[in-house]
Amino acid sequence: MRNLRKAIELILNAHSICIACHESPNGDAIGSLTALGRGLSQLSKEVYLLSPDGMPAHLSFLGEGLEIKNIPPRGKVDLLILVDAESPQRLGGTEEIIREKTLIIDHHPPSTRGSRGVNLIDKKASATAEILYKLLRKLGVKFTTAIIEALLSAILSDTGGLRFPNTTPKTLNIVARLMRAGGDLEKIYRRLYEERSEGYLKILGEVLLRARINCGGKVITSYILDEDREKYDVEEGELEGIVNYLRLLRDWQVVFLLKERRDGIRVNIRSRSLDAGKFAQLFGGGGHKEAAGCTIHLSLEETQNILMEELKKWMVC
Ligand SMILES: [Mn+2]
Repeated sequence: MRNLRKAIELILNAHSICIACHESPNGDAIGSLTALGRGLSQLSKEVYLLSPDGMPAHLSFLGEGLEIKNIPPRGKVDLLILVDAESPQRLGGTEEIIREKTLIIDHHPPSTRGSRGVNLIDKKASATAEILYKLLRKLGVKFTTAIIEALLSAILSDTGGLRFPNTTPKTLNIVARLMRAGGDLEKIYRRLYEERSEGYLKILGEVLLRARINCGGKVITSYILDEDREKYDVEEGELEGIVNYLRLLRDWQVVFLLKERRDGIRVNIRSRSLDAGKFAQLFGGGGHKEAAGCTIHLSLEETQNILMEELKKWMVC
């Protein structure tokens, strides 16, 4: 992997390190944040963990015994490490971190070039945690149960439980090694997918009932209203990943889940054919070929229309 040695050098030469993940964190973001945080603490680094949107309830088990802040550190740090985020712009307004150097560890194609510092990016990695597995080993970190569970959670969330096309033999190899080191895969799967709140179950029901099926089953669109979260007492963070339940039909090509928020409509995109990341970039977002997202500052109805209009330029409907 390019820059691995440079990344290690940066870490070893730094004393105070702020590790940050992106806003609306998913399992890979929180798993990577906590695994790296725990690992670097072993190396006697002064570690500050930042998750701009806090810890989603269903992932809070990963933060046990750690202090995770949602505001940037006050003073200057030697090094800022971004995990699962390709640019500081994804830090949701907390990007003003005074630092000497920056290290970006990610598996998203970089949307902005020329950021100061080192980029440790592997687009073939299913999750940022795959990159961290290698990095932590090179750093000589001891793989404690907490670190193993964090890495497994991260990989399972980004691969939909090792089902999505980003799951490679390398992914399974890392998972196998983590299991051999004591990781309980079934337990992690249960934590992530089978210990959700009642409200989550109900919102999932709403999402499925509201699904609009277009283009003869190729395009599926649904939405979550701002008021749903209050009605069912579910926090925003828990709804990450619900989009994947819409990929149920045999012929689906593209799935959109629209989430109404105060500042606009957050769109989760999943695709089997077109490049979802490039599609999302048109609306100021980004992501991978198969999974991406963007925020559109229009009404729910207008957002639905604009997405369908654009989509018709990309595929035959
Ligand atoms: Mn990821």
